[in-house]
Amino acid sequence: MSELEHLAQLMEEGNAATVAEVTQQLLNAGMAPQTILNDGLIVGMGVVGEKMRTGEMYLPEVLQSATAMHAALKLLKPLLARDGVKPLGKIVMGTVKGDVHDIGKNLVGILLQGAGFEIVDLGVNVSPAKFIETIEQQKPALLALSAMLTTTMLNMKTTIEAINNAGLRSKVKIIVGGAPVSEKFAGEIGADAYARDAVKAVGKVKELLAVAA
Ligand code: B1M
Repeated sequence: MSELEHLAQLMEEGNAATVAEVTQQLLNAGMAPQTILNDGLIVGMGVVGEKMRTGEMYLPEVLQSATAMHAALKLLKPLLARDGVKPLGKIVMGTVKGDVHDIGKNLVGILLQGAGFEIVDLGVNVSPAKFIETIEQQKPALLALSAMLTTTMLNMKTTIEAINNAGLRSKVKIIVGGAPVSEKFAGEIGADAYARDAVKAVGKVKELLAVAA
């Protein structure tokens, strides 16, 4: 079994301390953070998702895997994100109302920060009113909405409608993403862009804000 297969298996077992320890060992051995993320941690989380779907894993175990992912991301974050550079633009982000999934959103935030954007992360279960209040206060160039449930993706629509009704839609670009979201859905709800993953999100945001790639 390769080191990355081992890390993916540890993600399934959900022992945060061990996942963090092995992540650190791989970093010390010179492995690229993107490789550890994509070929170890995310692969492991994919298996967890499949086992959750088939009923082989239950919520408390999935939560342990999520905690392990957070522990590893904490180690990777400083390597994926750069601090101290002049920001390219301000981005407000959050997981929409009713949804507590934050790992994907956090990754999008880390990579956007790494690309030079300033991130205001509102966390999870964010109501349309909270997004509106923050847009008014922070005046971001872009709003990034995440949803992981087929039920909560509908709250992206509600959020965009509320922003429209508040007269703020023309002031902010909007990108949406998350496992159940599609390009078609993004168009239907009036978002400016959709991205399938965090790397693509950075490209799309740069396009929307006309920042050189
Ligand atoms: Co949940 N969950 N979960 N869960 N969970 C899913 C999403 C599910 C697909 C699992 C399954 O059944 N196979 C399923 C959704 C089914 C559906 O709606 N179609 C599901 C369910 C049903 C639920 C509950 C309803 C279970 C229950 O209570 N019975 C419940 C809902 C809670 C709620 O939100 N109200 C629930 C709860 C949980 C936990 C709390 C236990 C935990 C979340 C912990 C946390 O996030 N802090 C959890 C987890 C961990 C998962 C899975 C296993 C993993 C999600 C994850 O972190 N993936 C997930 C199964 C799966 O996705 N395979 C599942 C890793 C992450 C890197 O990927 O989040 O997809 P992802 O992010 C990607 C892209 O989607 C994209 O880029 C990211 C990285 O490249 N992306 C964006 C995300 N946001 C973006 C925004 C963008 C652009 C791209 O622009 C703004």
